[in-house]
Amino acid sequence: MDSLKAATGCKVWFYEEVFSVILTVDFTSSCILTLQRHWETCSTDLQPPGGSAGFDFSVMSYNILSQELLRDNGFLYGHCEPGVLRWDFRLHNLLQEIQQHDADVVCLQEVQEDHYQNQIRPALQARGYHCEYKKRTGRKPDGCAVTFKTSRLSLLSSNPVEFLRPGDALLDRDNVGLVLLLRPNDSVSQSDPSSFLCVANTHLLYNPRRGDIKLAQLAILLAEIDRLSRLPDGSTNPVVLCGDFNAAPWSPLYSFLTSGCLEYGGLQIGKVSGQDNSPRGQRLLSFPIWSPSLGINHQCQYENQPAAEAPPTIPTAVEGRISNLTGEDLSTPPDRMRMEHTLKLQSSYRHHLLPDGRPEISTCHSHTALTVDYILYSHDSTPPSLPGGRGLQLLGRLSLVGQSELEEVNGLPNQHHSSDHLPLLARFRFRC
Ligand code: KL2
Repeated sequence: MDSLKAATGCKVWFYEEVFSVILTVDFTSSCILTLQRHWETCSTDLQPPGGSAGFDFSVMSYNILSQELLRDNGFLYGHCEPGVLRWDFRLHNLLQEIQQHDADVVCLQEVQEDHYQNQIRPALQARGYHCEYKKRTGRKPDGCAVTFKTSRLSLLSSNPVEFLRPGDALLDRDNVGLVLLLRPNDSVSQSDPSSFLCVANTHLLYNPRRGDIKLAQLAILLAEIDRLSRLPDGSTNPVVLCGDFNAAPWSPLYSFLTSGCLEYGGLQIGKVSGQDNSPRGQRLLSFPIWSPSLGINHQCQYENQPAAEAPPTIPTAVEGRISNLTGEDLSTPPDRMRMEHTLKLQSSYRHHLLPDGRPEISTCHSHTALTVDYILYSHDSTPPSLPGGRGLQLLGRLSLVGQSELEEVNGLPNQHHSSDHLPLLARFRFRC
């Protein structure tokens, strides 16, 4: 992203004393263009099949860049005019962007607690949203919020998830998730108590070298989603899993999410997330990745819960062992070094642009430009003509852009886009 500064020939200066005037009066005078994003239709089956009900709803996922993290990692934002980094300026744009897209469900990451309490929650409540929040543990200032329009959905339960496990050497970080069960406010869902949506939001560990921690955090979140979305007959209600996963679309972590399986024998911990070219000498993932004392099996389900298919097994012989590049763990058969989940997730985005196949970018600052944000959903594999499907149908999404389009607007954040991430938006049909 070195070309960011050179990419825009014009400069906009924000003097402290006139800033409030610029803020309120002069949004449009900038020479920085807005990004062109359009709504892409993903399904032509727009009519619910004969007589069966469908609940259409939209979801936004947006990492809004907490002001404290912006300040602490100032080296990432050297390409920005100082005025666009001010919180009051960014807040105005962020709220405007949320309002403009008008999603039924909004999942936010990096929401600073004081900003949530004093500004973001009141603003969203005034626009008809119910707001739930989970702050990161420890002294971290930010957390995840899930908000939804009360005119469209009702809260059944809100379930905060902490990944920190005191005494566990692997799960020693402050990242969190938040899982809501929501009932559509339509007559069919109201009359069927087993019909609800599970909406989860998370921001996984950033550290590109610690894929082992990221996978263990994900296992906890998936176990919680599985527990909350599962019905007494063993089937699951639809899941929308949003978040900043700090992992690229070509990474093993992404592949695990969307395929339901990761064979991790021989995989270096620094290669799990595909965030960068990690240094040499990385440890390999050891078996098992997380301690059995967590109570979560290799299918990412709680041990005391009936498994969907084959009975789960977590062999105990080689707990906690660490292998390295020169010493493969010979005591663990490679076919046991596997983690799975049964949620049948797929991504709302393709992760490359048509027609040229360039990567879509969801986050961009002076050190990086890649996709790490996703809206995943449990897809409905039942043909629309058949009854019984409980998955979601992707109706459309707001297009993303590539790196060159972001360079043309001086990267992120800029005068119009006030986070170092872009919001993702998807529209679904719930055949309930
Ligand atoms: O990539 V992020 O930004 O998903 O937008 O998630 C983390 C990073 C966030 C929370 O930890 O802070 C950012 N280099 C770059 N970004 C960093 C760093 C770093 N060293 N540390 C934290 N973040």
